[in-house]
Amino acid sequence: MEIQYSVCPHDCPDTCALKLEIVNGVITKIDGDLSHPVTRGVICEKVRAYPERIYNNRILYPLRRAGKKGSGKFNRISWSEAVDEIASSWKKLISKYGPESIMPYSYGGTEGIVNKSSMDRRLFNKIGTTAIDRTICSAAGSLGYQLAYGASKGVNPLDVVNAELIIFWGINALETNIHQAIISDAARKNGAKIISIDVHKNKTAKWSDEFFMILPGSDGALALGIAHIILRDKAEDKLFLDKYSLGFDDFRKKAMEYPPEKVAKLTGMPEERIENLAKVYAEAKPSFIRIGNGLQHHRNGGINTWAISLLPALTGAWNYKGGGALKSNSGYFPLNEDALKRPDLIKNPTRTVNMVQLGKALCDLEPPLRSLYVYNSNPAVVAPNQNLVIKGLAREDLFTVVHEQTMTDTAKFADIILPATTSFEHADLYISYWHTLIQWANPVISRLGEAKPNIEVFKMLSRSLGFNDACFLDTEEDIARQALDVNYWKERGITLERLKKERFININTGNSPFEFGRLSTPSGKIEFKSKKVLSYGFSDIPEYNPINYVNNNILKAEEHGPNLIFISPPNHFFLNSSFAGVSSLKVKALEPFIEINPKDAEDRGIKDGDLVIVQNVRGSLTIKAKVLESVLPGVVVSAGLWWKDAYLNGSGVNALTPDDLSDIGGGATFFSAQVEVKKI
Ligand SMILES: Nc1nc2c(c(=O)[nH]1)N[C@H]1C(S)=C(S)[C@@H](COP(=O)(O)OP(=O)(O)OC[C@H]3O[C@@H](n4cnc5c(=O)[nH]c(N)nc54)[C@H](O)[C@@H]3O)O[C@H]1N2
Ligand SMILES: Nc1nc2c(c(=O)[nH]1)N[C@H]1C(S)=C(S)[C@@H](COP(=O)(O)OP(=O)(O)OC[C@H]3O[C@@H](n4cnc5c(=O)[nH]c(N)nc54)[C@H](O)[C@@H]3O)O[C@H]1N2
Ligand code: SF4
Ligand SMILES: [Mo]
Repeated sequence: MEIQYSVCPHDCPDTCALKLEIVNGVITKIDGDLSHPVTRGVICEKVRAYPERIYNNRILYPLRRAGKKGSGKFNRISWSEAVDEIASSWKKLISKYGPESIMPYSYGGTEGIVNKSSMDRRLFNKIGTTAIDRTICSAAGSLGYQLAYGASKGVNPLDVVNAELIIFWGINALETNIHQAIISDAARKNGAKIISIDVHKNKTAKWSDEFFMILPGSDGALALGIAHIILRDKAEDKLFLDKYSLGFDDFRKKAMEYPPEKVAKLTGMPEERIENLAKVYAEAKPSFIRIGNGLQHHRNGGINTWAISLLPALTGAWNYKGGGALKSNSGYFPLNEDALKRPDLIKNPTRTVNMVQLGKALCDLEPPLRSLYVYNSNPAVVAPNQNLVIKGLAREDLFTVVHEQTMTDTAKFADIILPATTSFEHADLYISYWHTLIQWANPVISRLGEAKPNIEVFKMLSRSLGFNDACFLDTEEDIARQALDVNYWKERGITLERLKKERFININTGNSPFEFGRLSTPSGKIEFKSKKVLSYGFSDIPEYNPINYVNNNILKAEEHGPNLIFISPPNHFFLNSSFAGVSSLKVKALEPFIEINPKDAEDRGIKDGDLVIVQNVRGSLTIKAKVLESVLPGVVVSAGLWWKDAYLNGSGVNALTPDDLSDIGGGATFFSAQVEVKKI
């Protein structure tokens, strides 16, 4: 048996370092790397099951469609046939309709820089395809946080062990950011209190010391209500605010409009609990808020995140090690994006499609899209408004290429499928958007079948299309070196050579998470007031904008009284839709279900275990109901992005979700869905 090391490639904050047992070239066991200061030997259940994902149900050869779109019937072809067919079809489309008739679609299949965003961007820039705005995950919240602080930089999560109060706000960390939970448990042993604020009593809520159940999308009101109490009680840190912030006086006036009795009505939280939460928050030193993705997947998610992000500035929590907030720490990894993506290769400005609106783009865009190239993503399952996405993917006149590891719902709609390597079969450079370690991983096993990494396929396609710019010859290592060609890394002495030897290096981020006098906001200060927001049509001070449910969100409101808000977060056993094809994990995850409050169930004659139809104008879902106090009346939750065939009517949760964009940032609004639930 041989021991090798790698990095988890998945779109997960923890970016774990992995220790692998390999027997005769086959990975037999995957564990956490004990020597990595964040992973410390612990990984999730999903990745422990990885050997099953590597060796079962892999796509091993290029395939050409042999049946109706979506039927899943394919014949094996050679790589040269596949590449020739793609290149010749694209050449024809380009000469007849122009390069914008082609569009790439990708997201977080791998977080490795090389295979996520380098050679692909170069190729599509060079062709001049329709561009895609990658907003599906965190665009609204990231912009909300950046309005305050200028960049995605926050507390170093390892420092949270010093915190006295830890608030998990709209994040199910026990399942989605397990090492933040582990660090918080260590803080709890030192006396820290853990609070969770969520729309349903998930695992994190149960593990917390105190849980606040909030109405979906009302977090901005709660943040302003907390600010109101802190300011009313003169518990703010005046020195910190005077020195480091802008627009505070205007914010104070705004916060005065949110007294506890009003906020109680808006959030569904009792007044005295809001008072108590504000008091505990103002007193704790250091206090830490982990801002999750859940609360920002709403129509008002960006500005709500801005309001929450300002709370630690109000109390001066940033003065203490481990105090402050963390939404994303990707700002600690500045890469040479121009060298990676080569925007200079774009000859003429192109149109851009927001990835959240893939269905609309495939069905309605003029002039139409005629070819789609999907990699690192499974849009048939993860994109909102699923039925429209499927309608688009089913177009017989759309030439679709899917580069995948496994036969996903999206791959079934391809004209050509290309087999992709897993991260254990290729090299890559990994940054994290949560901890502060940069890592390099070499391939540790041979490639399965004829699978190839993304970078290699894009190089083959560029050759076939006749592009001879030198950048299309770069190797993984060339690209990693180019990525690190920034003073930031040079000053820290962090090079690819060192990474290859040491595997991971902790970036020195200094004592304070960032320098408050010199933030990258327009004023250089923490901004309670931001002109940037005006361009989106909102006030330049954070205010609470209730979710405006678009009319067509609702189906037959009169039939069952008030409609229910439908929340569909990811689950414990899958990583978005990845792993939803792994048998042992599917068995553990049991089956999809919705949680419904006893009151709503009774109103509809629904008993625990009944089959129900959840529906709105976009689609419907046939699913089992669990009647539980874990959700407020008016809210239903179904966790997990299962593949379509796991649902009784073959439609997943995204058949119900809207493809409208968030208030700011053009983000997804998955959780601002309204539905009606009926017993079958
Ligand atoms: N096991 C596992 N881990 C994952 C993933 C996975 O699929 N599975 N996905 C990864 C990815 S890509 C991401 S982006 C992260 C996402 O992980 P998180 O940041 O935890 O975000 P979500 O799970 O989408 O939502 C978190 C919680 O927000 C709640 N919520 C919904 N609406 C609201 C609201 O209006 N207010 C409040 N306060 N809460 C609300 C949801 O009920 C949910 O419990 O996890 C990553 N880690
Ligand atoms: N209803 C609802 N929908 C959601 C969410 C939600 O909470 N609720 N969460 C949203 C969020 S936060 C996100 S980030 C998105 C995630 O959406 P996606 O980024 O599409 O995530 P996955 O479902 O993990 O699909 C990634 C695919 O990439 C493939 N892949 C992995 N590595 C490679 C590689 O090296 N090369 C190639 N070619 N393919 C590879 C995997 O096999 C997998 O099928 O989903 C969003 N959708
Ligand atoms: S999915 Fe997340 S928790 Fe699991 S091994 Fe990967 S990085 Fe770690
Ligand atoms: Mo995400």
